[in-house]
Amino acid sequence: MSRNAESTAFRSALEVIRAVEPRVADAIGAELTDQRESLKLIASENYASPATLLAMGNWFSDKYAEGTVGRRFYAGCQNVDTVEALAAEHARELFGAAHAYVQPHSGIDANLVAFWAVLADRVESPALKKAQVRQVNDLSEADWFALRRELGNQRMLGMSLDAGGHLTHGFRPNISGKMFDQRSYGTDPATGLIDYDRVAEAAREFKPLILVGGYSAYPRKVNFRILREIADSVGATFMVDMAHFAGLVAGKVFTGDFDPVPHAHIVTTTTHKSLRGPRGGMVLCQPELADQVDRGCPMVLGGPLPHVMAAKAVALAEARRPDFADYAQRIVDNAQALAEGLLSRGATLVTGGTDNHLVLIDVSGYGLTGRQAEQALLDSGIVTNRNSVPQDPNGAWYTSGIRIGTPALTTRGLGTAEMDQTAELIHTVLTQTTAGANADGTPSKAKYTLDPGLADKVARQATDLLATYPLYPGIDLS
Ligand code: DSN
Repeated sequence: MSRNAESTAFRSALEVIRAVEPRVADAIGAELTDQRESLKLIASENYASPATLLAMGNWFSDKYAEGTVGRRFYAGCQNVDTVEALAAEHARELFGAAHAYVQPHSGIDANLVAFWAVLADRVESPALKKAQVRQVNDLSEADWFALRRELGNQRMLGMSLDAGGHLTHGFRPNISGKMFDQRSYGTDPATGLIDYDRVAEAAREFKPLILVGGYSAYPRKVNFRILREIADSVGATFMVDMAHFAGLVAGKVFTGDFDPVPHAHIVTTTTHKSLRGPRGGMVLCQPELADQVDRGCPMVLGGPLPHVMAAKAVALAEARRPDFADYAQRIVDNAQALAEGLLSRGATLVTGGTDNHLVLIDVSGYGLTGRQAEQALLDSGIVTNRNSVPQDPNGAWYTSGIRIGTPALTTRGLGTAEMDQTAELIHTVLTQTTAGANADGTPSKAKYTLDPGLADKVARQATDLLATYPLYPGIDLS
């Protein structure tokens, strides 16, 4: 692949866009500049390849294709069939899954597809059976009432948001916390680690229909074999949301007990985090759930996005190459180097370190809230996001944590030496930031003071650190 081809492709695309709405072309160009110049440490973000990005910008976007491969509600879907089948094949091969459904538009969509598939598979409901065999018109009002009653109060046990779980795992403000009778498991207050005995106890007491494993801010491996045993012991379906660490599973860093695919009945993921694909979701499942999963559209999804499925096929093909395993291992090496760099400078980390792609700093040790720390770091060219820590006294808005992750910088090529330098920059900013006060003198959870000269100096150091590792070196828009 010549670098010239990438530059030509993106330059030409911008020229075409500029002729219609120059401000959009400018914003796209500005986004590339911003991403090139900032130290991106958001654990859920990455940089998709030029091939993945280009696969999304075309006429596949214009096609409706509700249904599944070879069985569509629209005519003329032969090319969509090709890319959807390819994406599913790559996903099955990459993860060793029996079945893959690549239509979900996002992680929450993938989770809704999975929840529905489990409900439809597990809940004994004569009314639902009728509805499933397309006798919907034969259902009486009493049938519909029974169906809502039977499906609407099922139990889900997932990891709590402040322990690192995701909002779709039963958090009350999310639909998952409203459609299920929900309970959550946390982490051991002393270690920050999942206490599997406590999870087993909660499962025995609560008897969930679905036990959910997976996280968005837990910096450790999870033993999915043990969670499956717990699910089996109470007759629960075991679902894993691997959105954050799918790249580490694909790259065979997480194997055996730590690979969810052989242990879970159903696995969901996004495709754009450590997996480094386009924005989107995906469901992998065991054969008995495949039919229900394939009803995701029209059950909870609109028409699939064929341009995104094309990009999923490209990204999954990339993840099947041998160098992806090397990339996945470097993500973890970098996260551990970042954790060590922060610890050696006196930071407090939830669980004391990491064995995945993310590190959770408890910034209360610096006298700051997550909101203050996030903004001070942003002023200094370091892009992170605030996140709750377990039993967080500051709640989900202000928080006491900063979540940082290494998938993006690892894609850029930064290694463990640069992670130590990154730790130094983060530590410098956090030690030099002071919490502010409200007009009435009470402590503010948002205001802070940081010398702008110091912020600029750190931002320049961040840019210098990145200069050796250009982002999209093959793309020159000038
Ligand atoms: N928003 C994603 C994250 O940052 O973890 C998960 O949905």
